[in-house]
Amino acid sequence: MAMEGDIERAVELLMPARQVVAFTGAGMSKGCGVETFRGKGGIWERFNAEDLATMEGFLRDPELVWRWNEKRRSHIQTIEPHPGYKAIVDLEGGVDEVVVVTQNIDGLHERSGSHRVIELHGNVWKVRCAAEENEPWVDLRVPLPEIPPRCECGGFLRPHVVWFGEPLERRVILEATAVSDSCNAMLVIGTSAVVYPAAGLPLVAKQGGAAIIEVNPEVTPVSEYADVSLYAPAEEVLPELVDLFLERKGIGAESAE
Ligand code: BJW
Repeated sequence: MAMEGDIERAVELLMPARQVVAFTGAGMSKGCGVETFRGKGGIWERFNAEDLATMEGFLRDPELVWRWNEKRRSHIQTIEPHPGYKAIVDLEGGVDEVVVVTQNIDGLHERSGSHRVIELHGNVWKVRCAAEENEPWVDLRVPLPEIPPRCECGGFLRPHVVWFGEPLERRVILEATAVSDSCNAMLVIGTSAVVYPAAGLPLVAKQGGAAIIEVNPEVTPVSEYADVSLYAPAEEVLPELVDLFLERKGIGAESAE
């Protein structure tokens, strides 16, 4: 559990910040019932990453990959973002800009109302053709009419997510690196920080002079250089942190809406 003194320290670090990055991972959505990938009960305990998260796995068995993604889509559709999501939106009322840089593909930050969201690993609500180089588009149908879904060209559609061995979109990683470099504070929330290049962003922020505030019940590689680590679930500690920050700024959480 996060100690009161650590929350105080995190608020102190946030007070002078003008630009804040909230860098999030699967643990951010754990409190909504979305599974994490690693750790106890994580997706990779039951499924093989090579089968579900590589192009080779998709080409071997597109139906398996799509059945898993359909299950995720139908689950995510039914859940509501937890209060930690609203806290990140409320934070916008106390600083010049909050940029959410997320590894998550569930779209929950946008749904919560965050204004600037950079999705590093894509979005499960978007699809694109696996055979042609075309732009992704939104497809909210659950269930999809056929599994695996097909493109007009006859090829298979794939989820617009980044699998292992695939490059992140150049524009996306450049933008995420730029905001990490220029921010005054970065909240590193619910990520094991082992998947690169995303995991390098907190280090970019640190080297750029930003204060690093980690939110995670477990120790991660970021804990080593974070200015403060709040060892607690995001859904519990983020509302407390942001409420105290806005109070110190003389802004009620309500008026920040
Ligand atoms: C809570 C909580 C609560 C629990 N509150 N917290 C350098 C070194 C070594 C390897 C590499 C390297 N550079 C690149 C690589 C290879 C690879 C990689 O990083 N591998 C490592 C695993 C070793 N990277 C790639 O392949 C990337 N591509 C690439 O590098 O391309 C290069 C290239 C260039 C040019 C041409 C071609 C290629 C792509 C990475 C894509 C990652 N994709 C995935 C899944 C997609 C599948 C899908 O969803 O459909 O993205 S992997 C998976 O991990 C997912 C996540 O976004 C990502 C990160 O996981 P995250 O978010 O950190 O979650 P967890 O589960 O790991 O952690 C959860 C945390 O929450 C834990 O810490 C908990 O304690 C905590 N928590 N409850 C707060 N309530």
